[in-house]
Amino acid sequence: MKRILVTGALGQIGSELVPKLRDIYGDNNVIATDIKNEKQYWQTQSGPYESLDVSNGQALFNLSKKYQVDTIIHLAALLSATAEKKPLLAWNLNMGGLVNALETAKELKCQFFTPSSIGAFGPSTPKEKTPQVTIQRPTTMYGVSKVSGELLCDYYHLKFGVDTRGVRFPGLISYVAPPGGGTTDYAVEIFYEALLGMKYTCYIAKDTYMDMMYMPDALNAIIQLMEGDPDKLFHRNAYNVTAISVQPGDFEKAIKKFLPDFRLDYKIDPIRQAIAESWPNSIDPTVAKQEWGFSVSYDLDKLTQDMLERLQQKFRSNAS
Ligand code: VAH
Repeated sequence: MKRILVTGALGQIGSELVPKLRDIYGDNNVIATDIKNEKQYWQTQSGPYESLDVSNGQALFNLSKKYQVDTIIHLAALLSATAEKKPLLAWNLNMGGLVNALETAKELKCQFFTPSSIGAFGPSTPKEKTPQVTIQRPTTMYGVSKVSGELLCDYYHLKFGVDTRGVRFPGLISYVAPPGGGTTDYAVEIFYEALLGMKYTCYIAKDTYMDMMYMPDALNAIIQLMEGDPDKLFHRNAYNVTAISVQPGDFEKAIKKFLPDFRLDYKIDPIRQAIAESWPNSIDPTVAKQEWGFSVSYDLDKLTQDMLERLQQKFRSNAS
C-alpha cells in the first residue's frame, strides 16, 4: 500500500482509519471519499477529500486514476438493521458499490480490501467457535450481500488476479463516529448513555451473545492483513476476526466497575433481535492468526476503561 483510496470514509471505520493511514503512509497518499459532501469538515483535515457515490462506477474509476492509487479500501455499505428495512436498496448499494470498486481495482491493478462481517453467517452455521470455513446461509439481506461479496472478491482474485483481502468483522466499538443502522450498535450506545444518564435501555435481549472488537484492534487488523505476505494468504475473503464474545449484561458489569450507579434495562427490538439470533455466539479467528498474525490488545475491561475515558474527554471538549 502506497497510495490508498478509501470509500465510506466518514463512516464508523473510515473516520478512524483515514487518519491512521495518513500517519503511516503520508497525508497526501490517502484519498478519503464519501457520499457526503462534507468539504468544510475535511478541509480541516490533513489530506485530500472527494465526494463520491460508489454507485457511480465511472466516478470511482476516474478518481482512482486521477490520484494514481495502488490500493482501494472499500467501506461504503449499509449495515444490517437498515438493510433489513430497505433490502433492495441494500442489495443495490452493497453489491453495486462493491462490483464498481472491484472493476476499478482490476483495471488499475490495485490491491483491494473490503470488510465482510459475522453477518455472513446464518442460523444453520455452528453457533460456538464458528470455524473459518463452514456453512454460510444467512437469512438477512446484509448477510446475503456479505456472502455474495466474499464470493465476488474470490472471483476477482481467481479470474483476474486482483489482490483481494477481507475480514469478517464482529461488532466494532468506537468513540469517534457512531456506527448507525447496525445490530451491534447497542455496544457503542451503552457507553454514551452510561456517561450521559447512568442508564441504558438495550434493544438486544439479556442472554444474546455476539462477538465484538475495539476499533484500534480493527484498524490494526486491516493494515496488518493488507501488509501481509500474499503467499501465505489462502483464505483471503474473508478471515474471521474477533476479540470478545459478550451478552449485554457483560457490558453492564464492566461499566459498573467504573460507574457503580449504572443501570441496564431491556426493551427488545424484534427486527434487530432476530438478526442477532441468526448470527454466531462466538467465532474462531485461528486461521487469521496463522496466515497473517492477527492479534488483539483490548479485552472487555480494557476497552471499557478506554471508551469511558475517551468519551469523557470528547464530552468535555465538545462543551468547551
Ligand atoms: C452490524 N456492526 O451490526 C455491523 C456488523 C457484526 C455486524 O457487520 O450490522
